[in-house]
Amino acid sequence: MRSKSLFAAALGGWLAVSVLVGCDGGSSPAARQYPLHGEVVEVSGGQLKIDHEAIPGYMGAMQMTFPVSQPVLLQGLQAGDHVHGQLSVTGGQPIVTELSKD
Ligand SMILES: [Cu+2]
Repeated sequence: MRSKSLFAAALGGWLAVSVLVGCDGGSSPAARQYPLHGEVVEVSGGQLKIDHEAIPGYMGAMQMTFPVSQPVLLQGLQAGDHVHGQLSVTGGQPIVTELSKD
């Protein structure tokens, strides 16, 4: 009966791995959260162009444009403002969900 329990253990391990992989590549992946720091380059069209610092685990420092979850986040911001906030990435699509001046 030793081989039978070994098989059960192997099957259990395989199931556990399948579930983990499934979580990572499903059709509705969980949003990943990253801290965002940088300097506003431009605010236009409801989007934020920012010269951001490196985002560990996501991307290096660069200048780029992000959409924001609510237009109110951009209120009162102008080029040159130093800001920090939160970036939520779902299925490779980033969106700024929190933003305030430093
Ligand atoms: Cu970037």
